[in-house]
Amino acid sequence: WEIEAGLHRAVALNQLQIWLQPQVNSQHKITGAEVLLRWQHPQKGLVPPMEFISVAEESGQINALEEWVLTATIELLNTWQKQGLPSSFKRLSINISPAHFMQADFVERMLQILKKRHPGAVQIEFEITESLLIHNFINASKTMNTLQEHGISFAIDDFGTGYSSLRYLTQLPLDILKIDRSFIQQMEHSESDAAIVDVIMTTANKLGLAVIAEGVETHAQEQLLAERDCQLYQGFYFSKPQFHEQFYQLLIGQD
Ligand code: G
Ligand code: G
Ligand code: MN
Ligand code: NA
Repeated sequence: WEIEAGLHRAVALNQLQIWLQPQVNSQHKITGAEVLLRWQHPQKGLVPPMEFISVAEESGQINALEEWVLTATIELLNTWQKQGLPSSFKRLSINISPAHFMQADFVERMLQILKKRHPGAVQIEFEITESLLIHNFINASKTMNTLQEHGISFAIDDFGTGYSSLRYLTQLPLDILKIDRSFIQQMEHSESDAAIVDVIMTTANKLGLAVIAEGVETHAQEQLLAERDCQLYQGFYFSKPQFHEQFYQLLIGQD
C-alpha cells in the first residue's frame, strides 16, 4: 500500500490521533506523558509510527505530521486546562524527528503554533536524539536556545544508544535524559547494562538533569531502578500508551 500518498490525506481526513503514555514518579503518580502519534487508517486499522515515520522523513511529510502533533497537543492541553488538571501533572513530551528539527524554518513554525497555547503550568518538552546533537551541534544548540527562551524544554531520547559526547550535556539547555529501554530490559541479567544505568544516573545527578527510565516492564526492574534513586518511570508495567481520552480519565481519576 502507498504510505506516502495515504499520509498526504491523513491530516485532511482527520485520520491522525494523539496517544499518550504516562510517566510516573516513585509513588506511581502520573507526572507527565509522552505524545505518540497513531494513524487510524480506514482499511489498515491503527497504524503504529514505526510503519510510517521513516517514510515521512524521506518524503518530507514529517514536517506537516509533527506540526499537526504539536497543534493537536496544544489543543488538548488548552481543553484539559479548562476542564481541570491535577497539579502533579507537569509535562507533555513530543518526539521531534532530526530531519524536521534541522529544517531552516523549524523554530519559526513551532513558535507560530505555540502562540495558540493558553497560559498554564504544564511544560511542553521536545524529545530529540543524541545523533542529531553530535552531527549538527552549532545549529541544534541555536535552535534549542531559542525555543527554550519560549518555554520549551528538552529531553534526550534513547539515551546511551547513540554516539554520545558528554560535553554536549553541559553545553545545551537540557532537562531530562531518557535511558533507552534496551538497558532497562537487560539490567536484571547483565551487570554491564546495570553498570551503564549507574553511570547515566550518576552523571545526570551531578549535572542536575532528571532521568526517565524507559521501557520498564516488571516490578523487578522498577526495584533495581529505585535502588539507584530513579525518580521517573515510563513503561508497560505502569501503563501502555492510551488514546488521549482514556489517558485524561486515568489522569483525573488518580486523585
Ligand atoms: O508508540 P510506538 O512504540 O509505536 O512508537 C514507535 C516509535 O515512533 C517511537 O520511537 C516513537 O518515538 C516514535 N514516534 C511516535 N510518535 C512520533 C512523532 O510524532 N514523531 C516522531 N519523530 N516519532 C514518533
Ligand atoms: O523511541 P521512543 O522512546 O520514543 O519510544 C516510545 C515507544 O516505546 C512507544 O511507542 C511505546 O509503545 C514503546 N514502549 C513504551 N513502553 C514500553 C515497554 O515497557 N516495553 C516496550 N517493549 N516498549 C515500550
Ligand atoms: Mn520518545
Ligand atoms: Na526512547
